[in-house]
Amino acid sequence: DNVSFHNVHPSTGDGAEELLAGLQRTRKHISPKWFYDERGSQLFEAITRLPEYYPTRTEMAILEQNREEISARCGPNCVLIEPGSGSCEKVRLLLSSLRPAAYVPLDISADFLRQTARQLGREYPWLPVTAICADFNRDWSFLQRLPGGKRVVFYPGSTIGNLAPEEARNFLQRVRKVIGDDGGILIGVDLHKSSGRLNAAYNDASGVTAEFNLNLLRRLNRELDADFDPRAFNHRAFYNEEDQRIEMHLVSNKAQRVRCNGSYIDLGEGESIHTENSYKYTIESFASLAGLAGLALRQSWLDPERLFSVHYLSA
Ligand code: AVJ
Repeated sequence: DNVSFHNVHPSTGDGAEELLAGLQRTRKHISPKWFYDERGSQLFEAITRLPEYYPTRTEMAILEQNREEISARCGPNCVLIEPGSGSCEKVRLLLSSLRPAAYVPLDISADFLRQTARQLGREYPWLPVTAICADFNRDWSFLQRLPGGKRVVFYPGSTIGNLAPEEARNFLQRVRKVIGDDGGILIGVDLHKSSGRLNAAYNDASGVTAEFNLNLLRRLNRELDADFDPRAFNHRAFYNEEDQRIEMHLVSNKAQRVRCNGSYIDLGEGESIHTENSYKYTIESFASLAGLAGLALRQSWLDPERLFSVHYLSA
């Protein structure tokens, strides 16, 4: 078999303290990584197919149309590492032209990862797949045990947008260490654009994004013995022009007390739990952020409408 699976993901219990602390702050927040239980991952897949949600299809078109150039940048026989690999849908666009020596998908959702890695291994029998269930915002030490060769981190989907600029710089610094002097990173970054277009992408008419946001509460009910009533919260998403980020919130529609992990959380009517930031960049703002992490922009690919960007960076 060409597929192996490794679990270095801490159990949910480990993150419970941190989550509760976030809910007990004056400005309540939950890390967006909590979105991705099995149902959350499925809902995210549904988001990527929404007419309003342009990032996924735009990025896939960019990857598909430029796969020869992109593959030339990454070089053959690289070890391709994808943090947050999800459905592994995007990497499929590159594998035949890129011909990596190995593919290393990392994801926080163990069952989903197991399924997708196995499926990918069947479709590409020549490709060694080393799937690792991990919270890549924590510990990267397991990457030391990977096969040798030029390392390329594949980080599509504007996942970096979840990180505040300071955290994004730290992330890129860690990538810089993992790839060494000869490696690279192929990264998808959503671009700053009209608020109308952005607001629509996070407030879809069919309510899938709202469901994705509210699913977080269902997960806490199940995994942290909480008693959130999803009907007592409303989805709210808007573009914060000043900080160049989409913000997602769950807004309490009444004063309420909720049990969670053995503690109580009090919410006032209209009080919000901040569940996600999705930062948008210009080519220039992204290049300067990457520069702070010792990475230089080597080549960028954009769609004709300049909605989304894919970049190759190296030391
Ligand atoms: C997976 C973080 C890139 O920010 O667009 C989509 C997540 N949230 N709709 C994004 C998301 C609501 C997505 N990222």
